[in-house]
Amino acid sequence: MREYNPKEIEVKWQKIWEEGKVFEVKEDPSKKKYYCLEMFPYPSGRIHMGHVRNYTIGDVVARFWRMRGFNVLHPMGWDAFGLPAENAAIKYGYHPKKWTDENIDTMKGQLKRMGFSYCWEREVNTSTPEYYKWNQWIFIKMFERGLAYKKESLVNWCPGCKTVLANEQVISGKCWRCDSEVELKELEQWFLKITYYAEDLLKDHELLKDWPEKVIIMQKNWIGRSEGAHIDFPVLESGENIRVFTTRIDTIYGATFMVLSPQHPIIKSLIEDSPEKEKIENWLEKAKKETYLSRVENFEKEGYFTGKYALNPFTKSKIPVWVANYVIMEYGTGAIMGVPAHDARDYEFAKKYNLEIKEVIKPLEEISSEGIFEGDGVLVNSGEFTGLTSEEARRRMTEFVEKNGIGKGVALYRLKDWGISRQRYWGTPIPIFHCDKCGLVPVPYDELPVMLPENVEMKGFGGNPLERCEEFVNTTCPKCKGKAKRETDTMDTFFDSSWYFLRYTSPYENDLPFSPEKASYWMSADIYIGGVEHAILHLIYSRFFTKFLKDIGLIEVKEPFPKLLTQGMVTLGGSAMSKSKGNIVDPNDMIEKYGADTLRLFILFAAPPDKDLEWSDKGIEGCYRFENRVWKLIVENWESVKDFKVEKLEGDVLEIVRKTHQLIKRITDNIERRIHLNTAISSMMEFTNSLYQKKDELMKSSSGKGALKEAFMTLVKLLSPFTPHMCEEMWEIMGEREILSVSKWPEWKEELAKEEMTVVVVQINGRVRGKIIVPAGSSEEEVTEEIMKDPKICSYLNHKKIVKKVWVQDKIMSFQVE
Ligand code: ANZ
Ligand code: ZN
Repeated sequence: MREYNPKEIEVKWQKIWEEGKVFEVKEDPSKKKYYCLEMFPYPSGRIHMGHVRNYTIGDVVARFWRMRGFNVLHPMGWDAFGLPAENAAIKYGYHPKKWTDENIDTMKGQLKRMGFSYCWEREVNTSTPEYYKWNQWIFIKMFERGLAYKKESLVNWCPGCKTVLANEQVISGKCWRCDSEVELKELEQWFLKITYYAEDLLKDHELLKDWPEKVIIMQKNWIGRSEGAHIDFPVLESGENIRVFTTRIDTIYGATFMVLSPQHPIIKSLIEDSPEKEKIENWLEKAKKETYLSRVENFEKEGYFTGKYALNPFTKSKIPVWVANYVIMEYGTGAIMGVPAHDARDYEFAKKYNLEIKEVIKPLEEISSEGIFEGDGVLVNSGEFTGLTSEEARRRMTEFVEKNGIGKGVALYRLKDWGISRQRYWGTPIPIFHCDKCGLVPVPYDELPVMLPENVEMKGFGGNPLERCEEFVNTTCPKCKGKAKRETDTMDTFFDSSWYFLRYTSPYENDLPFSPEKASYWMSADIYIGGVEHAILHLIYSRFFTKFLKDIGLIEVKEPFPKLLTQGMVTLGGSAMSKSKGNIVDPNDMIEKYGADTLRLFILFAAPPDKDLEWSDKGIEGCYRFENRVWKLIVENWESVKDFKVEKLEGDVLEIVRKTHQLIKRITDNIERRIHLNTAISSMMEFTNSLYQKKDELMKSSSGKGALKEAFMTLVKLLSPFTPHMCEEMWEIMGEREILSVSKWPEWKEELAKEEMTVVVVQINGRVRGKIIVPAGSSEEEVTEEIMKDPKICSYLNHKKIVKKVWVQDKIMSFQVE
């Protein structure tokens, strides 16, 4: 018998697939489509286990739907602009393009060695002019609609990386990448007006039925809708009003002071004749910077009395107006009413400066908590509103201010416009001219792309590399033909990844970013698989772009990815594999040792896709042994069974035929509906065991041999999305001529797949605590899942630690708990 030799087999089939263009696709309206999308990688140089996991899960899904007869789009590409290439250039004098292209070469080779079924003809590389031209095109479309604009703003500046950092890239005041202390800088920056879509981004979460709940929650918090009210407080002896934003108008009778942000424009006039004017002004200079940081860090509250009073429009009493560092200008109106009895921040401030504290909300039930009460309750000391619940009071008080023209109910979002300016070389040039006469002028469409110049000196200090490239900067204005300068900022690379999935639908399109007809055929993606670290930025930005592109008529769908699967991490020793921790297993070494099929199988078997996966040498060994068992069983016995058919359905024959049909049904369901790939594999392992057990008996009759033949052919097909090379080889040994990867997925007969039910006895610490009925042949995991749904049995397991579990197939599940 031929041994299982993955090295030889894998190279052979990869070549056949590639030469036969087996995974390339065309739009075909007569066929149903399936768009299987995975987050494309940054070309860092090597594939790591996280990639292997992400892409193996995707590959099983793609292969499955292909065999189900769907027209499957399964593309891959490169998120190829970005900082590391530029840092390599600075450090080693290597051109970013060269560095990037070489990395792509290496990684593409690695992906091919994994046997992933990509349509490589549609490969997309965001650092090519063919791609970034369309970034520029989309930018100009946004600019024309006022959705891309420039404004002066304070930015997080990393002196180490010499670049602007997003708030999320600042980790306790330090740069996420190089650990330098982050500084604040005033810079003119380009922004995309994502806030224009805030409402839609929130509302359309309801279309994302197949997203993990936690991702929706993270996005909701990020967008941060707050319902509340604007209220005007008149400043005494001035005729001016200060408008506040509050979510708790019900506490207004307890508003004993007001607080302005240090940047608030009214301060200047308020302190005009204050004896402390100079002192306050000095402090304001310092505080302006601090308030920015206060969002990240908890710090000492500090403030000054402006010397002026305002009128609380409900109590009609005179309340002092303060300025303090805990109110930020970028949120709401930059001014608040201070309610120290019911807001912890105001309380801390009031204590420090001896301001009046007045209780106006009582909890509904007596609660014995320390400190102030911040929740909803019943109003006290609140004039005609006394006795109302907070909720009712908010409604009535909002009505009151609206009727009297002193305020209005409003909703606010925490979401900010997206700053896309980067002072870096390796990114898409922003297609704008600065002309002294005409101002900001977009580059005419027929002059796109604005090419990134090749010869630019990269020094790693002194700001923006493109600024130093005079041929690039100095040019003429397309409007007035006078002298103009080009914008030298490049785009945040999140811009590139916000629409790459659309470019895959027509990567050679020349007139538009993508062909609307082709996008209409493929979109939306049927599944999107990737890391949960992209739950917020990338996924919100892609949703934003999709909405924009729909508004300008290029696509029809509102949401790009209605189904999202976020895979868990790959860990070793309990923590995520990482270079700095030195706990890495290199996929290459594993392919060398066991072959790609074994690596794929292990990574799918070791944990459900959405859970973390602990690497185990024993585990991958076990997968390799399983493959050898399947190989041996089939290759050794094929000749003796291949000419037989099932004639009589009884005894062991019936049992194996039933198991075969049940297996098809179960695996189909596991992949199609739930993506439970690990349980799919364990079912195939159990099935293989049954075949070994019954083999000698079945070999005695021709029906038995027929049953084995059917079982072998089915197993090879069902296993093929997981270990495609080995299965193709067995398929060929079985004398089949067609390529297995594009053959038809097996079907089950319902009457044969009917499950026999069995009663499993559940013991806890040796005593019978219940019985559950499950389909015969259920796995330990499935039975455990059922047990956990039984409230009576669970009552014995709650708050206990399971120290041991014994499973007797189809009969007993026994727990030992402490
Ligand atoms: C009075 C009040 C009483 C408040 C109370 C809270 C509790 P969210 O929910 O996050 O939207 N606030 C408003 N603008 C602010 C700013 N620019 N800087 C700092 N704080 C600001 O928060 C809204 C609440 O945060 C508002 O409601 C306001 O304080 C404060 F018992 O008004 B509240
Ligand atoms: Zn001009």
